[in-house]
Amino acid sequence: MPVLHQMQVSGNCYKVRLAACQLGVKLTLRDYGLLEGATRQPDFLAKNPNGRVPLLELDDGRTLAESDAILFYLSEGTRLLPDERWQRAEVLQWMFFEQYSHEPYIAVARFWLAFAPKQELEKKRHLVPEWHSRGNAALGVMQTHLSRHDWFAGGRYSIADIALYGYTHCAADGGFDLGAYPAVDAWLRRVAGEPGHIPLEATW
Ligand SMILES: N[C@@H](CCC(=O)N[C@@H](CS)C(=O)NCC(=O)O)C(=O)O
Repeated sequence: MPVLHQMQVSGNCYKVRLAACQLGVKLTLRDYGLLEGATRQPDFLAKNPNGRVPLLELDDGRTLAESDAILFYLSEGTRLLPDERWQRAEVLQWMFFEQYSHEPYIAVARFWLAFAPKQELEKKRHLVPEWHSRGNAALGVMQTHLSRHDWFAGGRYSIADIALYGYTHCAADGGFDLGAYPAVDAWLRRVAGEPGHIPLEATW
């Protein structure tokens, strides 16, 4: 069975668990602590030189890093990834948006404000306003799109929604007020209502 190297509280790892659960893909979970630098040890670096989870390890030893690449791999040929050319490109558009304009601010604010040791946070405190400003800009882009569409790509629920759900649904942990984004809030409820949905805390 493929192994998902992961951290339970990570939104990036949650994306993969959520998609796997909804697709009925069985994975063995191998957990790493958030703060101990476990993914920076030689054993793990041999699997992913970038020292980060999630990492999918197949039975034949191949490894795949980057949450959205793993989502793409798991969902090929399933209802979570359209097969039409334009719609697939829309999926990628939103996943690249998530990685460049959303996750670096919303996930990072959540990590430092909700999980990092307080003395470490103090060294980063001056960055918080920029994380909030850029994260709110990303939420504004989502709000604009979701004011006119139910889903991000292809007119239906897909891995683009899963990629953006990962850190949007827990953005309050990083000091973001989702009440300012009613269309995003409504979309969060639609995503949570999809068949097979699991919360971030769920183990399996
Ligand atoms: N772009 C990557 C980001 C992965 C990432 O930042 N992983 C964090 C957990 S969310 C991690 O492994 N942190 C441990 C470390 O950097 O040492 C993805 O989407 O998978």
